[in-house]
Amino acid sequence: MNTLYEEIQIDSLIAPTHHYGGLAYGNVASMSHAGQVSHPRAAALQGIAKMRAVMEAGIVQAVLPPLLRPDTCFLHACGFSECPEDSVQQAQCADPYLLRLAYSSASTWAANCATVIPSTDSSDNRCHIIPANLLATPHRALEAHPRYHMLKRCFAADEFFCVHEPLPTSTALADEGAANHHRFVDEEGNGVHLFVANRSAWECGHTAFPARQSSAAQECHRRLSGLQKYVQATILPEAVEVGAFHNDVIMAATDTMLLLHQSAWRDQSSIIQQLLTFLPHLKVREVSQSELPLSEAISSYLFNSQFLTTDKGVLMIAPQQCAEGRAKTLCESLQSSGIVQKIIYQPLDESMHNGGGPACLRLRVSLNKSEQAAMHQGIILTKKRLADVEELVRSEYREELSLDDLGDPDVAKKSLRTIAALHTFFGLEHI
Ligand code: SUG
Repeated sequence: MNTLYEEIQIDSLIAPTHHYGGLAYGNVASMSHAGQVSHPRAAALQGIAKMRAVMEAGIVQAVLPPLLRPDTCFLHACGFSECPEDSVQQAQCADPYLLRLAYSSASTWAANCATVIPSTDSSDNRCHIIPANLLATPHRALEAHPRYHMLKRCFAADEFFCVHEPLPTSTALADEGAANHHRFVDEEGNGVHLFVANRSAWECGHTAFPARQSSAAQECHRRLSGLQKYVQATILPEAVEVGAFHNDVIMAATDTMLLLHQSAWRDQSSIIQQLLTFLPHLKVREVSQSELPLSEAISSYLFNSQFLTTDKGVLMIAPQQCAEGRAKTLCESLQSSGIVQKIIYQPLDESMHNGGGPACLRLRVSLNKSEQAAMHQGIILTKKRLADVEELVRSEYREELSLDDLGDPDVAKKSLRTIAALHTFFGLEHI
């Protein structure tokens, strides 16, 4: 058994520009909270509290700073002034939708930032990181290149890491990163990868809501990393229709356990059989429609809980929304059947109102000790560093942010200054 690999959690700090722009069509929470006043300070503090819970469970936690927002290069390329303060005012008058895109803080959902193939599973024994192009939504497509540069800085040592450019800008290759990818581990410690798409390269799905992940993009991930052991699945269109815009809102897993809704995938039983062929000891728990209807799976976000393997067993960090009704009964059944050892119900309302639960907020990266030592140490959290970040959030983040505020030059200036200070804090200046 290869015990030398450890899965670290990389969250992205929730940004001072966190707002409810209603930008993600097909993401029910984002659509229903559009236009409401957000609370950036509370949002970031909720994310920090989750990171602290992960660290207290003895897990290595790292954090990426937010991307620079508002995206003034984007606004300038749209024909607005080069001066950030002027450009936000101009965009507010001319096209407030473009302004909301420029202010998007969606990069906070780190599960979407990349697909990671650990060195033990790749053909050249390097850890492959493929940043997602996020082409399916106009606000998230703006994240791909700055995130690529940030990941390249964090994983710069070529002998250990290969950070690819995001896949080419073609909707045939629309890619949403690790939200649609999971790595199981077999008895020998080798990875068996599950990729879940909801469209092919040429067919955009037949759903009212957009199908965001192309299977062709996932074939590219496999070619780029030389990955051999994998299973490919497809989300059922019915699930997309009720708001399953990513696989990680209808399925969760650990190295050796799979929890999924009964109506998650096409040919679900045959996909499970394929997984069991590679992983005879995989524990599979299918959740029936009567236990938790799909619509409640989406509103509670139970499947977006963060499952962490600790020395004491599996820790489930569930959204607070799971602490009542059928979701709570299901959580308790996971605990009484021994699948989960401990449950923490974590309040993450601000992120949840944009469709981001505990698992959306983190990217999992399996690294051996040498790789961990070779990555950029400035993003790895200690208690002290997390307390310092918390202090900065308390002093610099606004309590409230409305869509009207986005056109205020002072808001733009302050957001850019605070995010630049965070980049400096984490040793990632000038990205
Ligand atoms: O891409 N929300 C994100 C939520 C991402 C969830 N991630 C995972 N499931 N892994 C999205 O839909 C909302 C932004 C807004 O409406 O302003 C948003 O982008």
